Amino acid sequence: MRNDVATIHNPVLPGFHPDPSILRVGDDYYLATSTFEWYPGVRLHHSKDLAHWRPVGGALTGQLDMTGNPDSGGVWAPGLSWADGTFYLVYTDVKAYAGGFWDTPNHVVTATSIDGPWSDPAPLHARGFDPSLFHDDDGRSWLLSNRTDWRPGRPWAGGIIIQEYDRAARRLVGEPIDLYAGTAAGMTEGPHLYRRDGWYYLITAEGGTEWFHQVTVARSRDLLGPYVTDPGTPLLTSAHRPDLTLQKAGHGSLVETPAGEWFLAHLTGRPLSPRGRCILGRETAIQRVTWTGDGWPRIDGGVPHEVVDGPDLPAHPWPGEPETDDFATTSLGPHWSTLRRPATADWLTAGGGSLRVRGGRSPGAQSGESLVARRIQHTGVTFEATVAFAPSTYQQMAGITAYYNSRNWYLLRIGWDEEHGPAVDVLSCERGRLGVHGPAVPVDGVARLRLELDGGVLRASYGDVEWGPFDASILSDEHAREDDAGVPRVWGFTGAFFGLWAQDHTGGGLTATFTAATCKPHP
Ligand code: 6LW
Repeated sequence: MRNDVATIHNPVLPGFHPDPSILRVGDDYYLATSTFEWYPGVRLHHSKDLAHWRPVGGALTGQLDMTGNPDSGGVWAPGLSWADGTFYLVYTDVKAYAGGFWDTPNHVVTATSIDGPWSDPAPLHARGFDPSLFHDDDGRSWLLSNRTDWRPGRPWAGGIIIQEYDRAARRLVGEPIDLYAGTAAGMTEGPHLYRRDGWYYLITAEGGTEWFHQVTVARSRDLLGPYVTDPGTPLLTSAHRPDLTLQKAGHGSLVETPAGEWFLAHLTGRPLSPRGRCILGRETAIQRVTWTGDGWPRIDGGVPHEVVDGPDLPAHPWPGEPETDDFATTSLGPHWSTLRRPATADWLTAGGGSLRVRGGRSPGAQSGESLVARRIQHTGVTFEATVAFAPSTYQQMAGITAYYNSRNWYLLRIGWDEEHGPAVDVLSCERGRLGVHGPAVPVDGVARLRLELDGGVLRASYGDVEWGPFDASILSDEHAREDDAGVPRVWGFTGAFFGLWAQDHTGGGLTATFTAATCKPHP
C-alpha cells in the first residue's frame, strides 16, 4: 500500500448504486448509476481522486414519466460520455420486463455542465437496454446496447448491437449491427467501448447480475469488429469466491487518469452472510487495472478487492453529509429520492424547518405514492424523524418506513382505529401481504419515531415502546425477486431505503409534516 496516494475503500458508493458508468473530463471524474423507479432519474457523483465521491444529485426530473412503471422498472443502467464540451447521458426507461416482452425505450439527454440543466430527451431505439455512447476519434458517435429477444425458446439476451448516432440531428442513423455475441457465460449486456493503442475494447457484463456476474473484455482493430474475446476472460468476477465480502462483481466501465493509470468501476453486492441476502442493494466499487504485454487488461487475481491503491493523485475528500436534515431550504438534499414522481409542490414542500407531504396512494398503485426516501448505506444504522399528523380514519396514515419495493416494507406510523383514535403502530408488507403489529399507542398528533437496523434485524420504537424484532432481510434484492415458473415477475434491482411516507385513501390528501430526519450509522 502506498501512502502518497488516496486509498480506495470499496464500495466507494455504498448502498443502492448499481451499473456504474465512469468518465473523466480533465481532472474531474464522474460516475452515473441506475435509479429505477426513483426520482431524480440517474444519480451522478463527482470525484477528484477516485477514492472520495460527492453526490452531484440526479439528472432527470421533468424528462421522465414513470407513472405505472413496475417495481425495478424505470431507469436502468445509464451511459455517461462527453464530446466537444457536452455531456451525453443515455438511459433506458423500462416500462415492462415480465411476460416475455421487454419494453425498453432508450433516450439521450445532454448538458454542458454536469450540474445541468439537462436537455429534453431525444428518443433512441427500444431494441434492448444498457445503452452507452461511444465517440470515435473521427467525430462519429455510436450507440451500443444489448438486444432483447422475446421469442419463446430463445435466450432473451441476443448479444450486443451498435448503431450510428448523429449528434447534430439527435437521432440514430442507418441500421443496428450485431457487434458481439458474448461468451458461454451468457446474458451479455452492459456494453462500454474504449480505444487504446489502436484497439477498440468492448467491455460487457455477463452471467446475470447476481452471484455469477462477470466483466468480459473483447477487442478488435475495427470499430465494427470482429471482436475477439480476451483469452484470459473474465477480467473480474466473484463467481467462484463466496468467501469474499464483495460479491456479484460485474458490469464494469473503464477510466484512464491523465498519467495513464487505469481503473474499472463495477457493480458489487455485500450479502448479510455468504451468498445470503443483500439489503444494501447493488453497490459501486473501483479496481486498479494493469495491462499485459499483448494488451489485455488485468485486475489482481481477477477478483474484487476491498482496499485498492488509488491513482497517483493527492487525496481529495469532501465534507460529509449532515446526519440530520432540518429541511431549512426549499430544495431537497441530493441524498433524498422520491418514488415514481418528481418532488413537485403539488404533493411535497420543504423549507422553514419541515417537510410537508400530502397523503398519496397505496404502494400498489404504482403511481401517486407520497414517499421521500434515502438509501440505506450501512447494515447498522438508526433512522428517526418527528411526524405531525392528525388522521380521523383508518384510511389515513403517515410515518417512517424501511422500504424495498411496493411489496416489501415496514411502516412505523401514526394511524387511526376505532378503539384508540390516532395511534402509533407498525404496518408491514411481505410479498404483498399486509400485517398490523401492536401495541397501538395513542398519540396526540405528534410523534418522534425510530427505526433501528442491525444486520438482518429491524426494530421500531416510539418513546419507551418497542415493536419487533422484524426480519429486515425481506428488504433485499433476493427476497424482492418473485418468479412465475422460473420467469421473474418482479425483479429486485434496487436496495433498501429509509423514508418519510404519507398515505390517504380517502382522496382528501391529508398532509403530514416531518421534521428533523436523522440517519445515523452505528459506531
Ligand atoms: C441492468 C442490466 C442488468 O441494466 O440489470 O441483469 C439491469 N442485468 O445490466 C438493472 O441493473
